[in-house]
Amino acid sequence: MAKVELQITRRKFLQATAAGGAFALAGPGVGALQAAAAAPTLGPTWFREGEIKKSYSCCSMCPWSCGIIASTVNGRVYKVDGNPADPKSRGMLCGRGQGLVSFAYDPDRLQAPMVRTGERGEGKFQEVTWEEALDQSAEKLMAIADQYGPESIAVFGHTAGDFWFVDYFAQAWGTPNAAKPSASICTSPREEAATLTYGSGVGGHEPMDWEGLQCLTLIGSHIGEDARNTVMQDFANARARGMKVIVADPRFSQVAAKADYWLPVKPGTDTALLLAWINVFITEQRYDVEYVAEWTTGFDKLKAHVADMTPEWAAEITDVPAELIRETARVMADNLPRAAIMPGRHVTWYGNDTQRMRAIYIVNALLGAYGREGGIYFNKSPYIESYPHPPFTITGTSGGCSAEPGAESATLPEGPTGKVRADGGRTRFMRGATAMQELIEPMISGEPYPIKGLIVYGVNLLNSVPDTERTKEALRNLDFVLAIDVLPQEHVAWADMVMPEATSLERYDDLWTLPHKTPYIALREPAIEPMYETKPGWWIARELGLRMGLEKYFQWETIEEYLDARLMSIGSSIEKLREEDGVIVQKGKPYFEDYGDSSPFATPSGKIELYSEELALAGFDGVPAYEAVEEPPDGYFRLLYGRHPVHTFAKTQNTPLLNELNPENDLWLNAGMAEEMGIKNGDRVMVENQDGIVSGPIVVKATQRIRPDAVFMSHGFGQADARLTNADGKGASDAKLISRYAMDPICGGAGLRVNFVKLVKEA
Ligand SMILES: Nc1nc2c(c(=O)[nH]1)N[C@H]1C(S)=C(S)[C@@H](COP(=O)(O)OP(=O)(O)OC[C@H]3O[C@@H](n4cnc5c(=O)[nH]c(N)nc54)[C@H](O)[C@@H]3O)O[C@H]1N2
Ligand SMILES: Nc1nc2c(c(=O)[nH]1)N[C@H]1C(S)=C(S)[C@@H](COP(=O)(O)OP(=O)(O)OC[C@H]3O[C@@H](n4cnc5c(=O)[nH]c(N)nc54)[C@H](O)[C@@H]3O)O[C@H]1N2
Ligand code: SF4
Ligand SMILES: [Mo]
Repeated sequence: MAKVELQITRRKFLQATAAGGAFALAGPGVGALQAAAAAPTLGPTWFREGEIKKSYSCCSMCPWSCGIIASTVNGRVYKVDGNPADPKSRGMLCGRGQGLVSFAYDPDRLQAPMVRTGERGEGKFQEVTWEEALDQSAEKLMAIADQYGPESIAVFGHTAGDFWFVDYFAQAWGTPNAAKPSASICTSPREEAATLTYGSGVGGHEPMDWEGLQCLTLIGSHIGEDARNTVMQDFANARARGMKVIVADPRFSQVAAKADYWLPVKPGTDTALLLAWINVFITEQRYDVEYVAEWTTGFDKLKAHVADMTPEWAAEITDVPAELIRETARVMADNLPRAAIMPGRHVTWYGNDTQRMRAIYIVNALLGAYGREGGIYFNKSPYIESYPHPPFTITGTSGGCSAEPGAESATLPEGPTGKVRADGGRTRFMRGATAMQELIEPMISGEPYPIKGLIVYGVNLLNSVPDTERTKEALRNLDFVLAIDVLPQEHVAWADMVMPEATSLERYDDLWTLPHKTPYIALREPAIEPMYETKPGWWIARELGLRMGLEKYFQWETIEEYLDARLMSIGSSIEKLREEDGVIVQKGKPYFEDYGDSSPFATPSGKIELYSEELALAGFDGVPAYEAVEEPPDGYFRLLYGRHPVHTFAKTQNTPLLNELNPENDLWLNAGMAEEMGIKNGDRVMVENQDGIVSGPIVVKATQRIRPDAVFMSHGFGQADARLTNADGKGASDAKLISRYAMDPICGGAGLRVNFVKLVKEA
C-alpha cells in the first residue's frame, strides 16, 4: 500500500494540535482526550520516534463522516485530526472522533473469522480460516437461494462501509430486502415528506444556510447532544452573531439552554404547535406572500384547514402558552426568509411522523426559506462516475440515509412477484428505502414469503431495531446468519458465521461523495495495515461475490484500481487526491438564481405542495392534521431517549477512551415527580415497560429540566455481553424497553416513542 510519507516538522505538529484544540463545543478539552487516547502505550515523544506518515480518510465514528488526517509512526496510528480542507470537519473533530484511535485499538475487537459451535445466542465459536469462512458462507447462502429464491436473503448494513453490502452486493445479487437502519428507524419520514412536499429528499447533510440564517427553530433536534461536528460549529457561529433560536422539546436540552425561547411541548403534540404557527402567519398576514404565490400550490386549502387552529386551540393540546406560540411565530416571520425549522434527523417518533415533517416544511415554505440565501439551500451531489459494471440484477433497494455514498433513491421496480420487497405491502410510498423492522416478520412467519438468510454488516441488530425479543425469535428461525462487525456486539453471539472487519483506520473505502452546499469528494485510505486476521469490507463483499456467481460485478482486482477508475472520470487519481489534501471540492448551485427558468422543485406541479394531491388520492390527509397519540397509563411515564455527546448509538460504549469519559447513562426524571415518589437524585432504579421488560439499574437525575409526564435516557447503554468488557451491564437500555413501535403508514418508519415505563427502586 503506497502512501505519501511526509516528514512533519515540530512546528507543523504544534499547528495540527492547535487545530484539534479548537474543539471546544462539547465534552472535555481535547488535550485530555488525546492524552487519554495515547496513554496505554506511548510516552510524550511518539512523534519523534520515527517518520510521521499522514493519511486521509473520513471519521467513521458516526455517519457525519468528517474528513480526518491520521498520523502514524512505525505502523501505529497515534492521532487523528480534522482535515482543514474537508468541508465537514474544517480541521476539527468532535469528542467521539477523538475516540477513533481508541476504537481501533479496543482489545475486545473481533480478531479472526469464527463459526458457531454452540446454540444461537450462546456465543460459542471456533476460529476458522478466511477461505473456510467465505466458502461455507457462500455455500449456505446459495443453498437458501436455490430453495427459496434470491429474495430470501436479507442484507442489513450501516456504518462507513455499508455501500459494499447494502448498495453494491445486494443489488448485484438481486435481493430487494436490503435495508439500513438510517432509513426506517431514523430519517424516512423527513425524506418521504420532503419528496412529497418539494420534490427531493433532504439528503445526508441538512442544507441550512447557516452563514445568513437569522432565526433557527428546532423541533426535538438537540444540537449538542447530537454532537455532529460542523452542525455544532455552524450553530455556535450563528448564535454568536445573534441568530435567534427557538427550541420545542419536552426536555431542557443543551440547545434549549442556548435558546431565546424554550417551548416544553407535551410529547407527541408538535403538529398542533406547527399548525398554530401556520394559523398565525396566515391570519396576521405574516408570511412571504410573493414567494407563496409563485412557488407553492394549495394555499387556499391550507388556509381553510388552519382557520380554527389558533394558538389558544394549540395551547390546550401542547401545554405551551398561547402567547408564547404567537410570539415565536412572529419572531420567525420577522426574520423571513432567513428563518427556518431545521428538518430533524432521527424523526421516527409516533407513527404519524411524515405528516409532522410536512407541517415543518409548510412552515418553511410560508417563510420563503427554500432556495433563498440564509434559508435552506439546494444540495447538489458532486460529479463523479461509478465504477463501470453490468446493470444490477435489481436496483433501488436500499435507499436509507443518503449520507451514504451510492445510496439509490429510485422506486423499486414492480417486477415479478419474487422481486418485490417483503415489506412492500406495508406502505405505498417509501421510495427506494426498505423498512428494516418490517423484514423481521417474514423471518418468523414466512409471510409474504420466507426470508431465510441474513447478512448483517455494521448494524447493531439487538440495539437498533425495535422489539429485541422478536428479533431474537427471527434469529432463531433463520437458516443462516452472517455477521460482519468489528466488535462482539450482542447480535454477533447469534450468528452462524462471524467475519471480523478491519476498522476504517486500517482500510480503503469507496470515495465519500456527498450532496452539499459545496459538493465534494473525499479519499478514505488506510493509516495502518489491518490488525489481527481482519479484512476490509470491500474485500469481504468481493470474495463473497466471486463465490456466489457475481464475478462480472467485481472485475477490479484491487481497491486502488477501483478508486482510480472512478477518479479518472474527473481527471484525478488517488495520488492526485492525496496531493490535494484528500478532498476535491466542486462548485454548488445552491439558490434559485442557478436554476434560470426551470423549477428546482421536482413535484408533479413543479411547486411546493402545501396540499398534497398524491397523499389525498392515497386516502391520507392532503394537509397535515393533528392526531392525538396514546397517553401513558396511570403510574407510567413516556420513555424518551436520544444522543449522548460522547457516544454514538450503541457502538462506542465499549471504546476505552469514551467509556472512561462516560461509562453509563442516567435517567432524567422531573424533580417534582421524584419528590412525590420518594426518589432522590443519584438513587438507582430499575425501569420496567408496559410489557414487563425490565432494564437497569440506572442512576436517577432528578431535574427541573424535563416535563413530569416523561423520562429520558441516552441511547446505547445497558448492553449485555461479557465480551464487551467495558460496556457490559452499565446503565439501562432504551432499546430493550422499546418493545413496541408505531408504523408510519406513509413512509414505513418505526415510531419508537410509544413506550411507557414505570420506575422500581432498587432494593
Ligand atoms: N432504541 C433506539 N433505537 C435506535 C435509535 C435510538 O436512538 N434508540 N436510533 C436510530 C438511529 S437514528 C439510527 S441511525 C440507527 C443506528 O443503527 P446502527 O448503525 O445499527 O447503530 P450502532 O449501534 O452504531 O451499530 C453499528 C454497528 O456497526 C459495528 N461497526 C462499527 N464500525 C464498524 C466497521 O467499520 N465495520 C463493521 N463491519 N462494523 C462496524 C458496531 O460494532 C455495531 O455493531 O439506530 C436507530 N435505532
Ligand atoms: N453524539 C451523537 N451525535 C449524533 C449521533 C450519535 O449517535 N451520537 N447520531 C447521529 C444520528 S444518525 C442522528 S439520526 C441524530 C439524532 O439526533 P436528533 O435528531 O436530535 O434525535 P434524537 O437524539 O432522537 O433527539 C431526541 C430529542 O427529541 C426530544 N423529544 C422527544 N420527544 C419529543 C416530542 O414529542 N417533541 C419534541 N419536540 N421533542 C421531543 C428529546 O427530549 C431529545 O432532546 O444524531 C446524530 N448525531
Ligand atoms: S461528528 Fe464526530 S463522530 Fe461524527 S464523523 Fe465527525 S468527528 Fe466523527
Ligand atoms: Mo440516525
